[in-house]
Amino acid sequence: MPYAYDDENVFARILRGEIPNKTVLETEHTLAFHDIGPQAPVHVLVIPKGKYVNFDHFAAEATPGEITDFTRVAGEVCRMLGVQPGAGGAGYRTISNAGTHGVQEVPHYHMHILGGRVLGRMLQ
Ligand code: IU
Repeated sequence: MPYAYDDENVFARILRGEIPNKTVLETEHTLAFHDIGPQAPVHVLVIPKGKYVNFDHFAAEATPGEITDFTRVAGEVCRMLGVQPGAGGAGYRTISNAGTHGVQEVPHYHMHILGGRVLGRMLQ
């Protein structure tokens, strides 16, 4: 099984309501919440509610509805938190770590949205 999902990972527990989170936006298929260890003034994690381990799992197996919803939530979060460039905000960075080389800590697909300061040139 290339995409074995661990039901006890921390984001699965957040989605089940077993661990609290600071929600920014929630929709049918997607949850966005503030990272518990923010690396920038704005640091939000966007996660699908479906059981996807990482980006390529999500890209391969999520429904078009899930993918659209996820993308729209990520864009809306940028607008809600005022980081979208060209409309009052000064920009942001999205990151999705995967696997060992990507140094992925939590094995439930998530997109980081970082903003609120100059992030430097490193992808980190
Ligand atoms: P990574 O891409 O898997 O390395 O990032 C995991 C993120 O999840 C990291 O930024 C943590 O601060 C964050 N996080 C969290 O928001 N809440 C938690 O309970 C745990 C990790 I554990």
